[in-house]
Amino acid sequence: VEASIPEPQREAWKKFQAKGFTNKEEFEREVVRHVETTLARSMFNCDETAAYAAASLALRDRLITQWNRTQQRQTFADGKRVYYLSLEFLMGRALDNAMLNIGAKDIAKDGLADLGFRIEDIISQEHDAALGNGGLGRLAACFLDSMASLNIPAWGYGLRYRYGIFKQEIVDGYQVEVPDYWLDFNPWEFPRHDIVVDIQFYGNVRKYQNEQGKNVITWDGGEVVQAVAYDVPIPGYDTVSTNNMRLWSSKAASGEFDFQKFNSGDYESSVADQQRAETISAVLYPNDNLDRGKELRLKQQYFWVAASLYDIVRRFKKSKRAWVEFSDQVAIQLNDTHPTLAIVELQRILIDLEGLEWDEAWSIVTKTFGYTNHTVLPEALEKWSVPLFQNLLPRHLQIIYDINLYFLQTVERKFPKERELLGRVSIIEESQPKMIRMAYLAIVGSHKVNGVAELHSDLIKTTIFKDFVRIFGPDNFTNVTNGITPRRWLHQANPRLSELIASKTGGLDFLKDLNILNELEKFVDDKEFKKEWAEIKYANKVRLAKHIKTTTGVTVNPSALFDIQVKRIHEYKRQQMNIFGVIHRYLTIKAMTPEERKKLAPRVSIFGGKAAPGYWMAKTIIHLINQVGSVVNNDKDVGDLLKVIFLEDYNVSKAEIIVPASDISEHISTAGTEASGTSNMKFVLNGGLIIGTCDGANIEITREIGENNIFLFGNLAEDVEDLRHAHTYGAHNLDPDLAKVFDAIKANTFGDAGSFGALVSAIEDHGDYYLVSDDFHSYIQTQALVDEAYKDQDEWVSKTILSVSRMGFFSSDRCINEYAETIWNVEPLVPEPQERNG
Ligand code: GPV
Repeated sequence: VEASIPEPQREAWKKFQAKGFTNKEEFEREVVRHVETTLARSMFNCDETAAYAAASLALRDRLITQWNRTQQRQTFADGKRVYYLSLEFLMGRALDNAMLNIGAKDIAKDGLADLGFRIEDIISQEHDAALGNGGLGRLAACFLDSMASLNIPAWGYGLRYRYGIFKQEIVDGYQVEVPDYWLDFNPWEFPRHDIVVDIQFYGNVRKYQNEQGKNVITWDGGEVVQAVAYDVPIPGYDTVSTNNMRLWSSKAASGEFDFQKFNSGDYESSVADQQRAETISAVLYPNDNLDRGKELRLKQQYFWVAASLYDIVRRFKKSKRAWVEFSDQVAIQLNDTHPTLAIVELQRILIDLEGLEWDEAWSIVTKTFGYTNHTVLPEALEKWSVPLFQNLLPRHLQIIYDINLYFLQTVERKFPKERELLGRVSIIEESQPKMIRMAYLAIVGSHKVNGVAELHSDLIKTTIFKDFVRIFGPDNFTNVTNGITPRRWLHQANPRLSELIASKTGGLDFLKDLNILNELEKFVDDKEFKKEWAEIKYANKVRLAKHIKTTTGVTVNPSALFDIQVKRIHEYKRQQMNIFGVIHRYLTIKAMTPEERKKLAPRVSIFGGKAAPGYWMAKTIIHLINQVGSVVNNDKDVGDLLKVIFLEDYNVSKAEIIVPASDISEHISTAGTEASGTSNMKFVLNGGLIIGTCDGANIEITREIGENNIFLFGNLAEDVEDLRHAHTYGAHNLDPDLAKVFDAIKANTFGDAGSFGALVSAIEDHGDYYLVSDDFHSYIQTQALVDEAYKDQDEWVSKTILSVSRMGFFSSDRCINEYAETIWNVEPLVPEPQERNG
């Protein structure tokens, strides 16, 4: 239906166009109006929650205007758009970011003060939008910020989970999961009840000839669920461009809540139907770097992908272009293999619904998609059982078989003598049951495959995907090293440091061009500057110390070296090695004389991160950290020399407090296992040094900042395989320092040794897959170098300034520009000058 207002009446619309606020008084007026009318409260009944709500609503009015105009401008320009498909968007809080990006923070700050509130208190009322597990989801959030800031027409597509990642509580040293119901009040989303897509599951496929004698394939029967769109505006920094993130929510199709059943008394089954539909978008799967092959997860994937593609194709069809132009208008990026079904769904739409020939359709499909791989860990590579898949998506299975058939035929033509090659690269694994290898399907259906850091991109080309490099040629495989948004991870998280940098580099331009940080290099020996720099770090440590005090009750000394490891708990990330190192330090302190102790640098070892609820070993690591903490923190011999802290419920908003407060952070994965890591970038950008292995982006960070400014240790990726083969531990050839740590654990120093048996025997008896013993000596020695270096504060501060000045490369703006140029072939759409602000 054509719903636009006729020309003669448009004058009236323009006259009353929503404007939002442009100054402090107008902002206050809008806040009061929202308190009184939207929230139906008054100044006698306005707490910080209400003030947060009203301030957000006022802000959002401004945002919506920009957002509508951006969408109109993009539609009118009729150029190429990027669609970033991600099952996770770990957004964190929106208010502070919205104020910053639209340039209204000062107004809001003063306005809120006039109304009786401190802006920090209001910002902290907001519940994190935690629709992700860890790095992969946070990367998607940084990418949205950068795409909007760079004026790239782009939409994020995801799922509107009712429950995000669980909240973590620590009870008696154990992780307890609490559901994260976050949608009670969310001013940042706009339900689009008019944008509803029917999504089909199960059912049957029929093949017949129509009257023209053409083969027609239909897929019908089965279950239908509705996808309802919820839109979230994504403002760019210092631009009016405001992109869209569309999240789909599932609900029963009309008629699914069956009133006939209901009225005839069978309301239980009618309610059950409705609940089954709503279950699809109910909860985020809490696994990081792990695939569990659950049917509901596959349902989530298809539900989200089918709704998104329907939307994208509908938008394309409005332009009345020929299908061959599809990939000139549309670039779809697959964030890992989770959305790989989009490849199959687009092929299905083109051949079954639009009547294109297979080859023509397939050529459009492969030009449209790009696939980003985020791991080489075998347990994380997605596979779907053929019987399960067949039942849920029968037509899609046929198409996958056809894709595989054509693919294998070309392989056979190209490498006629290599019979085993076909089995190795087949999209279908001939196991019992047969499995669909999603990464292979993603490669075959995309024009570019990329890894997320140089080492990782090299590894995928030489290990898990090496056959495909031979088949498709090396040009299909590329690297785009990850990045982080400096808006959230420098300016918002560390306002004082940002202010200092601005005062020396001529304003906030570095937030748009992070290479400007280079200009700091000339201050590495500037006494006054270094003093301010060090004071800011200290203040950030005081802020974290307060958080530690209120959340754990433990007092820590802000002058001590803060050593931080915050990330998902995983054996490959080796938090166990960190805590074993802490135990080693504790034993060393205990064996020292009081004189020797005086020479030691005091240290606070800080951990944080969630364990997947079903990952027992990760939960054991959390338990050990807490047990070590309760012993060490109460030992009078130790005092301030060592404190061990586990921070509950690590998330984006807590990271904004934690990251600026590190002296050292740990990025100590077994070489070759961490694809990139992104918190390593955040910590260095905030003036912390890092201790790490030669893994992921650590390698490129070293190249940028210089090897004198990083503490690298441990075996190299190229040696890992041989080392694993050589493992025959047991008491005799275990690293001797690690052996002492195990002895202490076994002597019940940290409570019942039985609780930690599995952690110890994974190393002693089960092959030490993650090379903890091999790297332990090097780790301990390097930690000693950290202690030494920290004693020379002057030199330390210079190292941190130099490092920050060289971090420009790790902006997600650089990263998005690389995607835009080398994978998406998309141009920015810069707003006209008169459109900017106001
Ligand atoms: I696969 N990553 C993640 O957070 N969850 C996952 O399920 C998978 C990958 C991470 C990698 O582990 C990090 O090394 C990487 O920095 C991040 O994805 C973003 O690329």
